[in-house]
Amino acid sequence: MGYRVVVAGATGNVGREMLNILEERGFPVDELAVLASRRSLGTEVSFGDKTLKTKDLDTFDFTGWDMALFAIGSDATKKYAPAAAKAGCVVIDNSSLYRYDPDVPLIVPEVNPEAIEGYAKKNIIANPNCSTAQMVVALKPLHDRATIKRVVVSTYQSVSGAGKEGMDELWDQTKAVYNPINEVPPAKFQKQIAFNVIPQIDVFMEDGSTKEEWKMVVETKKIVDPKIKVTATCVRVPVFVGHSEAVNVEFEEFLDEDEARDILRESPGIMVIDKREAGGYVSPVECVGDYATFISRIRQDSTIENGLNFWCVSDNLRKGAALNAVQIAELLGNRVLKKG
Ligand code: 11C
Repeated sequence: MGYRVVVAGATGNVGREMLNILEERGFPVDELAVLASRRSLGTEVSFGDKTLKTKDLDTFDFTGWDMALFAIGSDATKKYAPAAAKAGCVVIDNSSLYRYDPDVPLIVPEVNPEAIEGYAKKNIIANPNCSTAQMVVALKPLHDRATIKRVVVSTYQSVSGAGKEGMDELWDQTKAVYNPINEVPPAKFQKQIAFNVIPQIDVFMEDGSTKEEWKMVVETKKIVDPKIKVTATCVRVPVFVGHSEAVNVEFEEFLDEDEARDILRESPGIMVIDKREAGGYVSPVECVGDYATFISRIRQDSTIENGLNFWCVSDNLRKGAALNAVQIAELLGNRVLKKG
């Protein structure tokens, strides 16, 4: 026996990846409903060799459905998640709406699977921001060994983090550079993204950081350890898929780079590619379609007492969103609902 599963936002970048990953991982689905807003109603999506027609999120009755993977953004989540949860369907939400709610677990299954026990307070589980998810997969095993005091992270985030419109803007602006008659002014992004980098993701906070940077701080504390200090600079780069991060970590205890490499090699969800030669590391185009968080460039930071640097790359639509949501669904199934 399997589960009755809903995917809400099934026509978007993340929703489509959720369907791909449910199928790829053989998630025990008895029945699947794919939902979309009225605007995309009737759009067909693929699930394995089947083609499914989207139904209206606005009129859907969640009663009798086991779990719903939401990829519809905060505003729509606010409108639809409470009713779904009240109807007994556990919502696994990819938006930021519930992430900071103390009654909602925020889960990266490789890091804090035990947090699943708290799901029943609201029948809602939150999926973290993409840039946080890949970083905490790498931080957790290092923290367990040498206790992290502080993290300094700079991100290089792909345009797919801003949805299909972000990808279209990069594509159209890139073409326009060679054909200036068709100039494409910035719309989704604050400045030209083609052949450029933009040190702003999301809105500015009062202290001069951006909301994306704030999310990395707050989410890392909630998922790994509230004592860890994090400072982040988040940058949009002209890459379609795959977020990269340069991470600097300061530990309580000394951690040798070789031991760190061994620890990361043995840790779930991580693939270490670290050859210390030209091209012996992973770049974002190489991680697309993969499940792993790739770690390269592991090296001591000798400018502080117990410091380590590494480079971290992952598919933001997968580990950063859809894969993590499906892993949460698996955790919910295996530890709580126990039907599969
Ligand atoms: C980006 N990280 O790359 C964002 C997208 O809180 O789920 C995901 C935003 C979020 O633009």
